[in-house]
Amino acid sequence: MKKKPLSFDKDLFKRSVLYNVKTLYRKTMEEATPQEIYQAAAYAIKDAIVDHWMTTQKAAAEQDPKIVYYMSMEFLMGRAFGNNLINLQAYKPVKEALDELGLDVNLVEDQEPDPALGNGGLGRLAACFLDSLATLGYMAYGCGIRYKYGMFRQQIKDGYQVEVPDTWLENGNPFELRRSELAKEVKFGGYVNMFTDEYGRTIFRQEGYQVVRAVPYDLPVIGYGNGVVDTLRIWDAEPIQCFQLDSFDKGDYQKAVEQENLASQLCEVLYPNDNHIAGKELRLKQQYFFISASVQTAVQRYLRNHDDIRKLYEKTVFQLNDTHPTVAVAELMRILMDDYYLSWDDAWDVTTKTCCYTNHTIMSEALEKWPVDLFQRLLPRIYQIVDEINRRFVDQIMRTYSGSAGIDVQAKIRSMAILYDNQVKMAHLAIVGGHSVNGVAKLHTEILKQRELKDFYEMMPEKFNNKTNGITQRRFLMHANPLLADWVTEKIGDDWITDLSQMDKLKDFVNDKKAQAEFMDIKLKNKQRLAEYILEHNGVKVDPKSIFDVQVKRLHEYKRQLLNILTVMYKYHDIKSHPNKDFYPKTYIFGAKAAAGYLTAKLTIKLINSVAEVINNDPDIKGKIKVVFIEDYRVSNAELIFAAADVSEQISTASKEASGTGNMKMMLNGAVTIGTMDGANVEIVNEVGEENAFIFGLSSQEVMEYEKNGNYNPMDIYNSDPNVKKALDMLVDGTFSKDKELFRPLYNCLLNKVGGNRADQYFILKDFESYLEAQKKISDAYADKKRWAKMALMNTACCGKFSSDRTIQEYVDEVWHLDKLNVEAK
Ligand code: B1N
Repeated sequence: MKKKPLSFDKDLFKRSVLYNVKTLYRKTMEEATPQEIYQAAAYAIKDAIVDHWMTTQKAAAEQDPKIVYYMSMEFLMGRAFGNNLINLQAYKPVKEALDELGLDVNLVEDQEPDPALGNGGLGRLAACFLDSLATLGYMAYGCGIRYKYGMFRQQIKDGYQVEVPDTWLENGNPFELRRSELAKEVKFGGYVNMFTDEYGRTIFRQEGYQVVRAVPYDLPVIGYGNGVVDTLRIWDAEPIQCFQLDSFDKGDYQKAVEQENLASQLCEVLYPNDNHIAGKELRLKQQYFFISASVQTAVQRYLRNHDDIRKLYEKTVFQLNDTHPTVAVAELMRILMDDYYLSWDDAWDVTTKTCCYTNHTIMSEALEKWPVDLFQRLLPRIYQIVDEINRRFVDQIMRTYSGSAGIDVQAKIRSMAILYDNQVKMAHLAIVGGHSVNGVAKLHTEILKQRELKDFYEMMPEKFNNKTNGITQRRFLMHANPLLADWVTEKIGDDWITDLSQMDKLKDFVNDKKAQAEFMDIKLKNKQRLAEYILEHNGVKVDPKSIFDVQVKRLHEYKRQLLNILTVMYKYHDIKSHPNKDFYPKTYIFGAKAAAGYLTAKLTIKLINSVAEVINNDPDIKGKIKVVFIEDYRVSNAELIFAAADVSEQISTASKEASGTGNMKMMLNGAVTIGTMDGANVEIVNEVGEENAFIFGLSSQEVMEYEKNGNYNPMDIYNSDPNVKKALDMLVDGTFSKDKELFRPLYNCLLNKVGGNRADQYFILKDFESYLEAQKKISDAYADKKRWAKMALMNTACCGKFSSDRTIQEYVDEVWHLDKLNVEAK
């Protein structure tokens, strides 16, 4: 039976907007600024949300479902306004209501800052997961940090990236609720005092510490059409009130000031590194801050209606989004033992049954390790607990392997201990302290099991499982591409909104000429929309009829934006030297932020912009190639870009990209992948068929062989392949920069060992020719309109597996075992 859509009172909404403009700003609609109108409309929508939010909380109180706490340093939510309307099934009535008030819904949406409390895929995945949890009707909390400044805004000046603070809270956030009544205290530093209390119990008490007040802000996460509203709870730090005078009197003025400083620094800014850990003290403070507050809250919530803390895990699960929240293992142990007097063994039983860990990368620079002295100084009690966890685990390794023939027990300890070489290894703590370890795509999980975490897998195979990532079709099709969303609904009904496997039914249309034409016409319209954006933001005119070839993602050497731009440079040369050669017009679209201190990445951005400048202004090219670098790539413009992509560039060095999720967003929108057999690309090709993707390059096996044997020599390729030589020489021959030395560092990285790295450590030269070949095949395929339409349509039709609804259902069935909430949708 078809579910009734949620009700939405359009007239009430209109009255509410007028009323809000008046009471918030003392203005009429005519006087209000666009930002004020956005705020007024957002508050009107929040009204509608709050009713559902209360109903959900009430249902949870009655039904007592198991709750998942998704703990993450990052939630890259993107704008809430439009997405909330979609999930409330109120987009169309609100659009009409705004129309009637003389307002354009898109312009109102554009007033919202794009909340960017995340770097890239890992943070966006957390956001997609919350959307799916609410839509599937599970009780969930996202637990994170309310950074005052999120991911920096990127400006391009003279081709260089310039970082500008992201002041997303400047005008307040109409959707959030400050919950000061739920504030918690979090303690740092000091020392641990051990004594025996009157009952003969050993008590560990942290003393001489600094304390900050953690204040939660709740954001609603709305399920699609089911009346469920989950919560993203992000914590802000505030100084403890009334402390100063008191401590001043005690001559502890210095400490009072330090405490205030700590509170004011803690949540200032998100570390802007993706797949890289800077190892800063403040980052560890951030981690413990939000974890301590979240774990305290989860335990208290459980005890509201249960009395046996030993069964916490029956109603509570913590999913640790990478190792960043891993102190949760030790913090839960601390609370269970120190506050609730559980024995070590009982506390350990509860903790391991409550915690689960997701690994998101095998990049060694992203493996989180903390110096013991820092860890101990900052978290003295937590360190004691980690030390004891480690002692017992090392014992277990010895018991397991001593006496086994041919096994080097010391080597096992070296590779698995939590404390080793004066470091705290967070991944090891997460694996030992939980009952589930998962990778984010099949290939990635296999690499973890066979290589990175091999010893752990051999010792505890039952913990390991795969959960291939997914994305929410509500944001990335319904909201991002309304034309295609409506078309799909017209063809197969709207069940795909909550069951993406329905897309399979589109296969009936892949050979249908009319459907093909409609599909490609929608793509063209989306390309026109993006072309307008590009004209407005870059001042470059691009041809919507050209192939839109898109690489948008964080800038990282392993993602190989450099490989892409080198082939563009090569083709530029090719066209210039063969002006009459047939070449299908192509627009290369890049978007990428580089971590602020990552010089090679920043220089690559400059290179892309320099190449764009030369090519776009060279009359000899006759517009056959255009290169565009989209400034400040973020969730809001990503939605425009995905909808307009013909070709999806997923060209990481095989084995390096754990999963990727942009690949799925573009597939959903009918882009064809050109990629390596890496991450989730492998599964994409498996779904869509090899004939509907363009695969090239070394396999992960081959890459790992070269890495092991150290027998890759890019100089041989440079010397023997004239195409490669030409492309590389153009880096240093002045074609793209008056200063011939400007791009020399990139050239050097490709040909020489630099700073301990192998020459061309990401195998760009090795994959160059097969990449060129794959591109040639793309141009040929695109020139055949029918063939391309079929391929593009097949990609949309085969994307069913890649919904985050599927991923979340797998977590629920295999790891979390949550109960569905029963909420009456009104
Ligand atoms: O997580 C995504 C994957 O789809 C990507 O392949 C993967 O690269 C990404 C430290 C990270 N892994 N590790 C990070 C982010 C911030 C940070 O401080 C590491 N991001 C990924 C979702 O699974």
